[in-house]
Amino acid sequence: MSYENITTTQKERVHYITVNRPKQLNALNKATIQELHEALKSAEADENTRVVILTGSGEKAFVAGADIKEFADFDTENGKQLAAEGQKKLFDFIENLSKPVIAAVNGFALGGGLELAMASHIRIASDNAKLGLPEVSLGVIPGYGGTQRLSQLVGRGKAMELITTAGMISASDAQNWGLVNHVVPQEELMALAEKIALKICNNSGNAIKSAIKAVNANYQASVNGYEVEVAEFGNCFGTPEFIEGTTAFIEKRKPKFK
Ligand code: CO8
Repeated sequence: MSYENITTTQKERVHYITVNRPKQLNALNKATIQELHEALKSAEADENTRVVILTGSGEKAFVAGADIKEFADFDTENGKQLAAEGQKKLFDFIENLSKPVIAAVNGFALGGGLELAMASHIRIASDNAKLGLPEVSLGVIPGYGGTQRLSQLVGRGKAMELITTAGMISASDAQNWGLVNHVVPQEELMALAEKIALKICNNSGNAIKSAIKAVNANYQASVNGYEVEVAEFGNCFGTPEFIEGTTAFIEKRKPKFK
């Protein structure tokens, strides 16, 4: 499929998605959200894909937020619809994808950009990255899950400070806060993302899918995460990947998962 606002490539079992609107610092307009949705849906369906790496084009920005010019004249109903649709098509969609998504944060991750990184399963950043939720400086609040996911990742106190000050933090502060897992020089960012992706590829895709579901269950109010864990644990037994994984251990060899 051809896209206007993103690029995609496949290298072995890793699928790369790059937001490609460098003139707008990769800001997310509706069309980009739709294309990201399509690309992620294809990656989910593609048997060859085991992990997705998501990044932004250029050296300045991962994603500098939702496209402010697109929503500047929206009213309440338009605003609600934009947020609800975006959450469903992209942010919740990523969080619930059965394959891990690694956000390689290569510069500004602001507003919807930080929300995109936070919806991803793993976040790493280049040392020039700046992260923040500046929405209150525009007269709105984070609308793509930021008020919820930032609190989950860094705790309520730090989330309140970052959101109410509309400030930006450095990559190293983000690492200290637990918002990103690793920080490296920009030229090493993709190599690190690939290293993590390849480690993931060595493991059972079926078990990873169950693990994502169980971890996410902790953050769903109406769901008992321990019950989901028990159910998903049980579902792994007897699967071809379970048989391969346990047999390989007993035979003292590395497992070969399809
Ligand atoms: N939307 C649209 N265009 C943008 C955005 C954006 N978020 N960010 C940057 N751009 C554009 C600029 O307008 C500029 O375009 P032009 O050259 O045509 O004027 C170009 O990108 C380059 O930007 P700057 O000249 O501003 O570059 P600087 O290096 O001076 O500054 C910054 C870089 C600090 C990143 C600055 O661009 C900035 O502050 N950007 C906005 C950041 C922001 O506020 N993000 C949050 C947006 S709101 C949001 O994400 C809400 C999410 C929830 C929405 C829910 C649905 C409503």
